[in-house]
Amino acid sequence: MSESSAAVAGAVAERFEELYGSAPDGVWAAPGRVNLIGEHTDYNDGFVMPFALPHTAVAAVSRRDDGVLRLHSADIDGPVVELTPDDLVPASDKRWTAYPAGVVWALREAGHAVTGADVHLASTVPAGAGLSSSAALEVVVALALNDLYDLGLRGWQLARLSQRAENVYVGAPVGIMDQTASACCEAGHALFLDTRDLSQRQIPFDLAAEGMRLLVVDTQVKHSHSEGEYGKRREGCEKGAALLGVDALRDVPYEDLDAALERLGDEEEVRRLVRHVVTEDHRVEQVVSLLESGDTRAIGPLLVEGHASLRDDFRVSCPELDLVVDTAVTAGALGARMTGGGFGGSAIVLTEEANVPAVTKAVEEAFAAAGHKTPRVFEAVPSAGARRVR
Ligand code: GAF
Repeated sequence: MSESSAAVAGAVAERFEELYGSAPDGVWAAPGRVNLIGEHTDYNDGFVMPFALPHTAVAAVSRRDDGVLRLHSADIDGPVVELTPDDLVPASDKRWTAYPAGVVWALREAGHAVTGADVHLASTVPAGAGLSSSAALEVVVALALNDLYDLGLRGWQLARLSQRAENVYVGAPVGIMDQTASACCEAGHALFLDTRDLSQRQIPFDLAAEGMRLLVVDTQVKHSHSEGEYGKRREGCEKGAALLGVDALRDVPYEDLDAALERLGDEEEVRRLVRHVVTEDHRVEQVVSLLESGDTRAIGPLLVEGHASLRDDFRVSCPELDLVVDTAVTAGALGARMTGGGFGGSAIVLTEEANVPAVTKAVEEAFAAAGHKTPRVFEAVPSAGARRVR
């Protein structure tokens, strides 16, 4: 654990003690993520390739055996919220507390006798920036309860339960990528994940060693998955799979894409969604083989292609994300694309280390010229997944 995360863990533990009157049983951390490639493929049983950010949600937690769940967040104004695990009802809570409470609900629904807890949370994952702040909150609580109740669940199982919390309790129809990234990523690696069976491969991804950097550009355009557009894309993909007679779009081979598109006839909207998902799965496989053969710079054009597909076919980009990508590439970046669900949020930029200042300046100037809010630019180093920190 770095000195600064030790300091964060200490501060969160101290605040817990002030709030609840005794030291926590432990402190856990779970990261946000960026996705290198493989967007809107996870609810199509496809491939994704996220890596964990150094930014984490941190939870100080104590077990309670008296049927009381108390929740507090350093990031939200307000008092401790007291709930009763026996009375948790899906879709009844529209506050931040739905994420941690949803995890308690999902664990209990799966048959785990979680009777209560005191929880204090603090997160450095920017909220609404497409960097999985919600998944980090869910996973950190799931991991803490897994340890405190000795449930013996593995990372992928915690991810599944966290996804269930978000789908059913919170009511956002997200896939499995973000929770798995938060639970299972490893420092210095990107996670090649098959979302059908959750099989995983850790792919070494150390850009600094090769003289490159990956920047995150948070456009500051806020987004939310519980709003309709994400769900509409998901339904469109399911319609495509049904029309093509497959379980999921992952089952349409890239080689058969043209024939599949032809079979969809005049279903133009569905054709676009299918084309994105099938080509995106193919791009993930190409990126994996380039990284595994040490040809990291060659992934740049695939990132740009992926962005064009999300912009033109899947239509989940926005002017600010497009501006980041176009400006960064014009300024000499190796590649760039939006990351996460879209409709705002963040883009990633792959660039030579020497080019970081020029690319950053170009993006900031382009935003100023367009009258957009100043973007937040920071370097993303592949970091550790969820863990106990104290
Ligand atoms: C969001 C969702 F939460 C993920 O499951 C995934 O679908 C992503 O959008 C798009 O790739 O982050």
